[in-house]
This record gives sequence, structure tokens and C-alpha cells, in this order.
Amino acid sequence: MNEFEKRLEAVLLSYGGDYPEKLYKAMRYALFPAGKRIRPRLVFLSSEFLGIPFDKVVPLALAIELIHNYSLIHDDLPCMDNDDFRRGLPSCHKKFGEAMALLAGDALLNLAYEILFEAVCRDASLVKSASFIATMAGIQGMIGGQALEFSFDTFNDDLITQLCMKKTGALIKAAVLSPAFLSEDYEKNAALAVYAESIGVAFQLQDDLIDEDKKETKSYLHVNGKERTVFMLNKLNETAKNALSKWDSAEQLINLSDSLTNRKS
Ligand code: GRG
Repeated sequence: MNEFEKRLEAVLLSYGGDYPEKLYKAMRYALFPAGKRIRPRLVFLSSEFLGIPFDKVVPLALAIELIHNYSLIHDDLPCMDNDDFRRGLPSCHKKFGEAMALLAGDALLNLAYEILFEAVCRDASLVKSASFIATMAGIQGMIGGQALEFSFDTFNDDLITQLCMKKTGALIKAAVLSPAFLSEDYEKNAALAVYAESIGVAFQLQDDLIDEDKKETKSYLHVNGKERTVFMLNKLNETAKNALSKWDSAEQLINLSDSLTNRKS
């Protein structure tokens, strides 16, 4: 992952100086110090499993991590979740003001597509992967999921599962499956699809359990209770691991599913 951090740093440094310094600082503040970098890790593990070289998928990993960090900035804004803290530090809008945070999120999102377009121009085989990332980040994926949250006052099991699949699961799916568009191993691709769907929802369920004290009402935990949430989390982890269990080369993906299920932050 150190190589990924270097590439991320290089992308930001490649900007010329013709922009307001505060905007650039707000963008950097959202990206460093790093979060867990789960999504790029998934891109690289999935690619390794499929035998796709690291360098080829770096733009996919960069774009997904930039989109993830923009979504966190926007998610923390007063009009969304109104969170004052992120990763133990003041959230971007608390540090830089609402307008600059909003723009920093927009700029990270735009940068993600700049990277994808450049990559596709250099290597046209990446076009389906890039297009899939855009779909998963958009109205049918993450943004659609976020909009669901603001569309209903009460949630049943179906609706809250949809929300988890889209708001959180879609970008995780983009990370696991965007490399699959570069592979013709259909058996492995199908197994990765099951893995991606399962860990995507499981990630949100574990997030709910970590944030149990926040008493969030639009959550799987609130709708279904702790016992069912823990049951589903373990079931999804088993489904994810079983999907890949016949391949020795899937060991790291399998271990990652376990560690995401048991994570504490
Ligand atoms: C266009 C206004 C506007 C919004 C964009 C905000 C948004 C759409 C979507 C929000 C999606 C969102 C924040 C989902 C939560 C997913 C989640 C559990 C995030 C935490 O991920 P981690 O734990 O974060 O991987 P780190 O800090 O490790 O990077």
C-alpha cells in the first residue's frame, strides 16, 4: 500500500499552482492522514487474484479512493449527517468552512474522473472498469443510496438493506469488481461478484455495530436489532469466504473479509 500512497501523493502534487491554496489544503486534509484504505486494498487484492498487474489498476484504485473521500466530506456536512469529527479530527467543513469543504469534495470527485479519463485514453481496455466505477458511485449506487436515506422517515428490512447495498456496498463493489472487467476468467469473476455483494453490506452492518452508541435510526441495527445484525454480518462473511474458498490464491481476500467483520473502527 505504500506504493499506492506515493501514487496518491503524486496525483495531488501534479496539480499546478493555479488554484486557491485553501481548496488544495482542504482536499489534502480529507485524504491525509489516511483512513483504512480498504477500497484500494480490495482493488489490488482482486486484481492479484485475477492475475492483473498492479500498475494497470492503479488509476481505478486512485479514483475509487478519491470518490470515497469526497463522499465522506459531503456526508459530514450540516445538510447531511452533520458530523463535527472524522477519523478523530475536526471534519473538513469544521476546519475549512462549509463552502470550501463542499468544493473540496467536488474537486476530489472531479479529480477521480480526470484520472479515469486519462487512464482510458492511454489504455482503452480500462473503459468498462471506469464506466462501472461511475455507475456504482452514481444514482444507481452510492448517491442513490444516500438519497434513499433522505427519502423515507421509517425503514423496513427491505429498504434498509437496499440502502446498505447502495450507499456503502456499491463503492466496495466497484473496488472488487472493476478489475473483473479486465479478466476473462468468468468463474473467478462470478465468485468475486458474490464476495463483493456480501462484504459490501457486511461492512455497513459492522459500521452500525461500531457506532451503536450513536443511536442512528436509519440503520440496519435500528431496524432489525442487534441479534439479527450480528447474525446477518456473520452469514454475509461466511457467504463471502465460501464464494472464494476453492482458490488458494484468494487467501488474502478471505482474510480481509474476516478482518472487516471483526474490525473495531
Ligand atoms: C453529492 C451531497 C452529495 C453526497 C454524495 C455523501 C454521499 C453522496 C454518500 C455518502 C456515502 C457514505 C458516506 C457512506 C458511508 C460509507 C462508510 C461506512 C464509510 C466509512 O468508510 P471507511 O470506514 O472510512 O472505509 P475510512 O475513514 O477508513 O476511509
